[in-house]
Amino acid sequence: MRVSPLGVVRHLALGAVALGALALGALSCARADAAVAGEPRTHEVTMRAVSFTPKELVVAVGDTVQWVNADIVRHNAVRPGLFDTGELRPGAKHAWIPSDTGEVMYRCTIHQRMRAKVTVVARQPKD
Ligand SMILES: [Cu+2]
Repeated sequence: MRVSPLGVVRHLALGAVALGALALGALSCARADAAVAGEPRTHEVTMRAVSFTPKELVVAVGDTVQWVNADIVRHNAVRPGLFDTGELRPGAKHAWIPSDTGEVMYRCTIHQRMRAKVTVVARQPKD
């Protein structure tokens, strides 16, 4: 069986993609294992122009994640089993305080393309 040069190139490209994914996986694991020191704080996620900003956020257990609808249409932020902001009218807010570490992908169920992630890391115990 002959392997065409194009096939080799495609194979190499797939290998590079797989390596990239591995590197990304290692990075995100390192972040999820990290710990944050200090007092709990509030992180704001803005809903505007049918997207979440920031799209990726790192918080510590016990911090507050607060979604604020700064758009002209209704949105929500939902991760089944963890939180559901309900439909937020323009100007409305909703807070969630994570109690476990992990990577939490969530979305707006009204707009399929509105997706974002919160990575919850441990809080360093006080000395
Ligand atoms: Cu939405």
